Amino acid sequence: MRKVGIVMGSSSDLPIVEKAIVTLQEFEVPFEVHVFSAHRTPEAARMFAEDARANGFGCVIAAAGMAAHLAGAIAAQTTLPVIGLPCKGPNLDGMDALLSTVQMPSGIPVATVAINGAKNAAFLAMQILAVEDEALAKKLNQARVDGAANVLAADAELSSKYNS
Ligand code: RP5
Repeated sequence: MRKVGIVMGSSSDLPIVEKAIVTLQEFEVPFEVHVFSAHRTPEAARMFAEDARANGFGCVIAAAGMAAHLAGAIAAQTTLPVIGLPCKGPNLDGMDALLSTVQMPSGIPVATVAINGAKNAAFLAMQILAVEDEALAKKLNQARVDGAANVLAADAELSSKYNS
């Protein structure tokens, strides 16, 4: 199976990114984690992106906050799917990162998830890999079945508590 690349603009993003890491671990999907900054280490980010396909990656999750250019900078150097994960920073409630990540020029897309949406970034990455991986597709389908069962159980519990 191809790997998911998880890159973040700073190690200070890790508390947010960790939910993506844990989700991929739960599904036993291989990944690599790196810190690359579009602004502080642009050359390292460029080299990673340029070689990502040859190095066995199937898609990349790129997390950054504030002037969040990492996902776009990675997308500029690879045709692998890039998932942008805007991280909430100290100001502007993460809207700065969301808009910096999502507003890409045509031809260089970044599939942007919600502010701090690390779990969905992992699910989207797995859905991309599952296009060519039937076993992973089955696991993802089972997770949806389990999720539905949880909602039905919650409904039954609240119904018995509040509804006459
Ligand atoms: C962004 O600036 C990083 O992704 C991080 O969210 C934010 C702050 O980085 P540090 O100053 O904590 O390294 O590039």
